[in-house]
Amino acid sequence: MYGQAWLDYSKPSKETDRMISKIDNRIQIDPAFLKDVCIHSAIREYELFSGRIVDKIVGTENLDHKFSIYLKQISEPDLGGEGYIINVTNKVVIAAKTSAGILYGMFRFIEVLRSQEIKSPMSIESVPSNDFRMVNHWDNMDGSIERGYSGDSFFFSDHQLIVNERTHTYARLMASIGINSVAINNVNVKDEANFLMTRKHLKPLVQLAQLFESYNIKLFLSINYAAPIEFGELESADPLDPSFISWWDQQSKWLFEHLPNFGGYLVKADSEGRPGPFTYGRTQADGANMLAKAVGPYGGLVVWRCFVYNCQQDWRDTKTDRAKAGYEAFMPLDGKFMDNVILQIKNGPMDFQVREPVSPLFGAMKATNQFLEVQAAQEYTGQQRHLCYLVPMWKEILEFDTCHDVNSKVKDIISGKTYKRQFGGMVAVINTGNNENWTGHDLAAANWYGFGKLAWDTNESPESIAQNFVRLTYGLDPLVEETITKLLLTSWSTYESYTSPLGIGWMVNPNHHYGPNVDGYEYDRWGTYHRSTNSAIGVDRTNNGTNYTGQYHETWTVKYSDLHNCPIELLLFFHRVDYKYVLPSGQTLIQYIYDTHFDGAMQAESYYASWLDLESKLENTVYKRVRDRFLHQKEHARLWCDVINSYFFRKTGIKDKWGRKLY
Ligand code: GCV
Repeated sequence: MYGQAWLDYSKPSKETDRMISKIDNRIQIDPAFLKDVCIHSAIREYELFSGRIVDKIVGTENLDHKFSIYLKQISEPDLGGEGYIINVTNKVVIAAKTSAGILYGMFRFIEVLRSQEIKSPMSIESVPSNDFRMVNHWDNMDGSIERGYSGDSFFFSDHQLIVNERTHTYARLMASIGINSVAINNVNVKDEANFLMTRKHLKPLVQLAQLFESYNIKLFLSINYAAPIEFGELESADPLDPSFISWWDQQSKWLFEHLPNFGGYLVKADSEGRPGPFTYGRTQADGANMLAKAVGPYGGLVVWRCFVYNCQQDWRDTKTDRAKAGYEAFMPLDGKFMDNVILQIKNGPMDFQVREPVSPLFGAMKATNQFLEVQAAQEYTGQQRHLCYLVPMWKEILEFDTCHDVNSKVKDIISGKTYKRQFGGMVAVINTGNNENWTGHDLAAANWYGFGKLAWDTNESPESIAQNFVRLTYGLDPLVEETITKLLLTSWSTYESYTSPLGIGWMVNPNHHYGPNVDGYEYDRWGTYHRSTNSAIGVDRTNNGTNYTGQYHETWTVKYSDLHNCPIELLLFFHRVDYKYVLPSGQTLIQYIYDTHFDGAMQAESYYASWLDLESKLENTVYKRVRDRFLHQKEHARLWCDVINSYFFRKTGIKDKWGRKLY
């Protein structure tokens, strides 16, 4: 079994029901759309929502019946290919240039109806901020999911690709939030996944691509850069080697000829053991461009990840700074990538910690297409057992002004606006699996929903996204809306406060990354050190230290380098600080650590209590499932608090000012 998440139409409110009954049972379709698959998905969606089979009437003459729906083609240039206008008067006109726009408009119309926000007259115009709104699945073909916290994969089982009813619901859910590109397999392409792009899996792949097409979703595949070596067909993966080039040319030709609606490749190269051009003394641009040339003739894209760093660092080496690696590898290549290459850059320079500065590549690269990659899968943010609504974090990143130009906030860089780039957008490592509720923690679906909504409209607020999510998923009861919205909106800062302090990150158990372990990564090879002694903690990343701060625009270099001016939440990311250092709040650093951890744990405790108030208002299974997660969070937050605080108490011998128990 699986649920419908925010598309559960089974219990409409009385008011929504009344509205539906007022709407004419005929939908008028502009003949221009008739051959488009998305138009049928739009109508089908309305049928699912209204519970009625509608009559389809083709024509451009307006029906003048009671409250009818008209799907109309218009050619307003400002709407682009995917934007829409909804006009409600004595009829509903959903207008767009393409059937994809109509599909998005229909989902929005249904959303407005379900939220009881419909008025007459009313006009809504919406154009996506980003052309690409993509998710990456880290699903393996054996059915497991790397960093998956919601059960196994629904795409793969037993080394086979599956397309079934659940995949259909998945496509609807994705389209309803505007996602238009999906990479279905893990970027760590190993074993059977090497063969996913071959004849062996073509049949279900075609089926999936067609299903996706009817929801305006392009299918992407993660590929192994050195696939021909894996297949035993070549011995070299040198991007300048003619045999290697021709192998990828042939492979790409075959794929594009056989797979409709194929978007292109997603590539993790020279990263965490994955092969890449570095082995042959070539650059990342050499590798990416080789593939770009192969897919170029078919309009294909290469999404090339920038998560490139040395994962074999000696912890005794204090000169090397992992945070600098991405910029060092890619910045010198700005302008050298082909136009159909898009660099996919993680939001921060490390790896999806609860708090990191924004990657210095954004804004600095002026002649390269860029995607912002965030992680909805909560690898380091509570693994969908703790509540951590990440939309406020993503919003903060989008609003970060890189200062490299006028209008050079991250949102404008990645949309392509600032530097007039052809391709750009946002990508989330997605948090879904085959659990009944899709995301393990029911409320983690807010990150899935929220990612799509924010990628569509980077100006929408995390508050309004949260409210809409709650209304659509849990109905319109004011207490439910108020309680869950508040839980969502405070959850990121709560999680941050009882886990790792002030941007330091990584105080987790190695490998699985769950639960506190302050020194878990301290003497390991991953380049993620806090270097805590009994007097100080943190890494000096100013020009007295690793000089990571030098990778930013001067405005930020100056700010981050100044201990007294550095944003407090990033203090320990940029500086090595004495525990007795007095923060602007008047607290010493050590007292700040104690206070935030105690407060955070209390906050988590209060989440459990707030949830209990909703017992009578929610469906019982959901209520209990979430209640159990909050119970775990409350206990686990206490563990985090005690482990972190005791660690620093033992290290420093400094007591808590308020006399709370330290171990
Ligand atoms: C898919 C982190 C994760 C890995 C992941 C990697 C990546 O290191 O722990 O599981 O691999 O990021 O983004 O490629």
